[in-house]
Amino acid sequence: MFNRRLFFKVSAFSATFLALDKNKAAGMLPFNNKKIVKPIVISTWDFGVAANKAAWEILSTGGRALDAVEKGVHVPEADPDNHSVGYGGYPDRDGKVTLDACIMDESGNCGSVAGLEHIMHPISVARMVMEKTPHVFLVGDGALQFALENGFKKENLLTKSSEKAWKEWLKTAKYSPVINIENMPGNQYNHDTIGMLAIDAKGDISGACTTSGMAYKLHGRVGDSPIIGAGLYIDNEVGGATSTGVGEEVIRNVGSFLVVELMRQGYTPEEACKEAVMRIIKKKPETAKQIQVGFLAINKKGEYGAYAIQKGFTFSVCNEQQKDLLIPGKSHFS
Ligand code: SD4
Repeated sequence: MFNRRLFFKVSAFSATFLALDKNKAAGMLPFNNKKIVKPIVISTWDFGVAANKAAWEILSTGGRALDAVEKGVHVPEADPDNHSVGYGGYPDRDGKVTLDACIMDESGNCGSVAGLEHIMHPISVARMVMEKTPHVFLVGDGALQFALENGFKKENLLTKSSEKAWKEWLKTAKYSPVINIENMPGNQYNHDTIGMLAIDAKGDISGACTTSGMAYKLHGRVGDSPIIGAGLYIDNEVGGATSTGVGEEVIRNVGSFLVVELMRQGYTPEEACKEAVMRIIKKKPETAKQIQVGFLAINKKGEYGAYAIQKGFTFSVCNEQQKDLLIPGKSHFS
């Protein structure tokens, strides 16, 4: 039997829903792919400034965003004074430097490596996984074997200073990630994961993320950084996102994918990063007080933004106007 009250209730609900959906739909319209955007590269933390400059050499001469992000993150990967990325990275609790990295291009191609030892540039191995194999992700010994078979050199990545720090740590062997250790006074070179996002002159977006992960982690532990959707995600119609901080919380929330999907719905990059941070906080409010997670995002128009749980997260921006912009990210806790 026709129920008039129910009909009105349902109609009112549908009208509201449609209105919401319309707003959403407006945001979901793909950005204008034909518009040529000026090249731009952004990356996590202060050390992103130097990495961005290397990426800019490619972007400013009409190069591809994918080449730019690979070249850009080579800078911290090769820096022995950077204790959280590549060469000179702090080891795991067994004294092994194990690297995680991933890369993603404008066509949704992607490649990852995790737990990779002895190779200075894991990002380039990740790119080779993407371009030379039918796979996305290689780990541990298999990743090393693949790298060596493809011409990468086997090197000792444990520097004297990282070994010394590890031996000091062994005295107490207490595992507790320190909030914003990347930017602590006196630790200016103790930076963290680099996540880099670039748009080239054609308007195509690519991203890269590379790290030695949490210092003194369990051997075999993999964080968010090499996981597509967690540490990095690119959708060329919408934008890209990357993350830094305690990877376990990012993985739980598939953070970077979430940020990109929120931008697809019309959120600005900063709003999307904030919402992803709030999900982490909502799920584990007590844990969230003790840890840092930061997201960085860019949309197809070249607008960018970031948000972190804790104060202290910074990000670097490089474009035609300014090559070395360093911006403090907003945060939930001040
Ligand atoms: C990880 N997200 O392995 C990386 C490392 C990091 O602050 O960014 N630590 O979880």
